[in-house]
Amino acid sequence: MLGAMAAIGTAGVSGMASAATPGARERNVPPDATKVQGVGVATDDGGYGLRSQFETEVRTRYPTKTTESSWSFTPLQDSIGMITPSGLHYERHHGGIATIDPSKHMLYVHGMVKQAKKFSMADLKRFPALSRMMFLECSGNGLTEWAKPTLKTVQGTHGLTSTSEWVGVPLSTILNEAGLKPGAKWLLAEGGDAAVMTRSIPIEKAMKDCLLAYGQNGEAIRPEQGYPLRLFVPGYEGNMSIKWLRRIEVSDMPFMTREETSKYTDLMPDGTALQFSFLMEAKSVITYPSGEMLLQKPGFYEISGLAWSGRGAVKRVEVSVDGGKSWRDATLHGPVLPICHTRFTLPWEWDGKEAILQSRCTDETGYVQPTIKALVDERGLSSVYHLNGIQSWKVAASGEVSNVHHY
Ligand SMILES: Nc1nc2c(c(=O)[nH]1)N[C@H]1C(S)=C(S)[C@@H](COP(=O)(O)O)O[C@H]1N2
Ligand SMILES: [Mo]
Repeated sequence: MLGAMAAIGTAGVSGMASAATPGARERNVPPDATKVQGVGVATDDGGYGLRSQFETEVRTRYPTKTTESSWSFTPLQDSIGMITPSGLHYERHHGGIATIDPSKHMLYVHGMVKQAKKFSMADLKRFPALSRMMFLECSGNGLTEWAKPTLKTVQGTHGLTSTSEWVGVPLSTILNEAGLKPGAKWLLAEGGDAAVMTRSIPIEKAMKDCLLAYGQNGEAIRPEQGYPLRLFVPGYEGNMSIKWLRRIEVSDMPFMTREETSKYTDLMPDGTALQFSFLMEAKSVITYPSGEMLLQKPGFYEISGLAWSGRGAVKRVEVSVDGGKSWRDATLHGPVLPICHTRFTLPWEWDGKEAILQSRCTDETGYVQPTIKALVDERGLSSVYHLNGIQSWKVAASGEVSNVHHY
């Protein structure tokens, strides 16, 4: 083996190609290592690393009226595996990104508690910590897609969800420290940003699995994600996971803040509105191939995508390449974790004819992801949040992939 390599090395790469018969075997020999071009010697190791200069995907910002209120979408079309790099985690800010010195930051816990308390970041880090990989999703994810296909890429249609490893103290630990008074049913979580974001959280959920998170993917939470402290409410609409968390007030009633009255409620066809629609229901999307991509030629492709559910683990993902006429079970790539993005794949032989690609998620509770039409039939077109319908990508005979509605 070594001898053969050395022989090829002395013959030289260009010499080889012309002298030998140009069979597949010769064409696939690696180039002479000593003659490979473009291998620079980087000596700037150490410090805080960056990804390769050849990797260029970034979050994109959706146009908004003010600079303080913004949406920035995760480039899901380029995602690999289940984790979102922290630098590509989607962002939703109502009052810009707060700058908070962790050495001065305090979390106040008061209201219907036996003893009002305040905790510094150092205090919080002394409590036993918990780590969980979980997705977060803005209930506005897909907002533009109710009536007709609007945004062209999966980054636009589904990019307001990301998965990180979150580390922090269970909220129940801190509530037990302060001691809940009898009759305590809700709490208010308040952010330290210019928007002073506030949401009411039911006490049962707070005691069940909410996290006071300070860690994300092996380091401190990024400023965009709420540095130094955020509330994480697993499986519920992203809005409730208050960033830059500074205050928790316990009460016997919900607080009826702006974010649960004027915003984040779902107007129904009969003029009433659903309030406290917390749960992010099962959803999935094919990330490859997806909108704006081009399949160069017919042949083998591995369809790949992400599925998730706020109710628990993904149980099954089915994929259709004929617009929902027939479905095949995709392979789920483990670990399949509750309330976490799950990667799925399915091998596909494209015959070069027009095809409609769809994916459908079933979670461990048996809930099946509906069609967009079923959601519109039930909720009308006035509700903007919680669109978890089946996404369709059309592959044209030319190989061009585009966003379509298809039932
Ligand atoms: N303090 C504060 N918390 C907040 C927000 C905010 O603007 N301010 N936005 C909320 C919304 S609408 C969502 S979807 C998530 C987004 O979290 P991310 O920016 O870390 O993705 O944070 C929520 N928590
Ligand atoms: Mo959101």
